[in-house]
Amino acid sequence: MTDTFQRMWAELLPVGRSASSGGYRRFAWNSADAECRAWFEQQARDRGLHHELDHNGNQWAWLGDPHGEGAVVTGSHLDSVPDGGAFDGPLGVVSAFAALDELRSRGARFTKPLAIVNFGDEEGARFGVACIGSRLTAGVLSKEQAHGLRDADGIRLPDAMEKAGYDPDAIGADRERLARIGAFVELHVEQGRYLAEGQSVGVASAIWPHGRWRFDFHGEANHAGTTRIEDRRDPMLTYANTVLAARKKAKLAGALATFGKVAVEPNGTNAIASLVRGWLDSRAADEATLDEVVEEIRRAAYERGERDGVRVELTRESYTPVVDFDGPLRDRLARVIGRADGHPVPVLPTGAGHDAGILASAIPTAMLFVRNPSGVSHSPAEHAEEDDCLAGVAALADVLEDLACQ
Ligand code: HGY
Ligand code: MN
Ligand code: MN
Ligand code: MN
Repeated sequence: MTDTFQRMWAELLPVGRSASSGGYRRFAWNSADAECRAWFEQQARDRGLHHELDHNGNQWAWLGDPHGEGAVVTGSHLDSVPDGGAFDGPLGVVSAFAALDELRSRGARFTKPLAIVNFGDEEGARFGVACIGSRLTAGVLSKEQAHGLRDADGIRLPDAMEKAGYDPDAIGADRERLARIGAFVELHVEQGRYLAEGQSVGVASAIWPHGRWRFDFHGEANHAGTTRIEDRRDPMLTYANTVLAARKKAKLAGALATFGKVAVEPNGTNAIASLVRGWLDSRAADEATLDEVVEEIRRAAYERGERDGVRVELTRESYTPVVDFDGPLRDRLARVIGRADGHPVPVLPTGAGHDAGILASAIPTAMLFVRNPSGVSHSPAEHAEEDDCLAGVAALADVLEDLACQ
């Protein structure tokens, strides 16, 4: 197990890695994404698995009949956030192939079809909506909505897909595929420190509700050197106060609010901006708190805009309701993993969104987390120790054996 894990990891590690930051730039349909996809297909072929590309741009590596009932599916994503870490996504895909290798070395007899999946565009780094591949498959993102998405250079999602050789008119819900799936288990590096003090592997209890909102602050372009302060309608001022308000409101409510992305027009040092666009990522343990925090941030932005003579517009770009993994599949995972190493498996929530969170509305779904000592993620500093990764592979192999083998 160790050597196949190490080999795959060494192959994937350099793909799409920035020499300057050490972070990854694997964005939907770019060259690094294509390289990752080619790597995935090679892993499938090396193992005699049937490689399938579905009409939403997700990759599937099948052992057994792809049209068989009750398939057991595992995997994650290979794309990254800008300058993201090496583990977020790839750990779930590499571990899936390594777990299959482990089961084959045990002589496991599969009684159900098994698939390893790479979901396309999970991070939404390029087109702004997360989990596009799994959302399209689950039917929670329509073809029309997807066709309306553009990247920062104005390139439309369908044009990017077409350029990469995919048919953008074929995208859409894939309910027959989902109806044939008996269980989906996603292994993922933990993006937090719940496991840091304890064990290598935990089981997900829930995914916090979360969403993305775009604030447009419309001001008035003018000369930075000749416009009196009292004559300005500076959207940067309203934006800055909204960022401060977001931090304050979230802290008070025990929620999370982040303005991590901003666009300024005309973006000149000696020009007062005409427009500032700020993207808010907000999350909370429950939907009522999340809705309340976002409403308070909206109100603070509008009130400040009144003072500054800046018109504020708010657009909700995506929203994922709370995902509760409670149920027989999670209990089964906890039993199988707990049995293997003799003590109860930690069960933990996460504020990070996942393809598993999207699919949970359609099929039995569960998640395994692997310890991340610092908890840091969406950063080149993201890390997991090899021992913990291998413990994750062993746990995943035990779970797949329990679900898909005699
Ligand atoms: O944003 C998230 O939570 C996930 O990493 N896509
Ligand atoms: Mn991520
Ligand atoms: Mn991820
Ligand atoms: Mn994910």
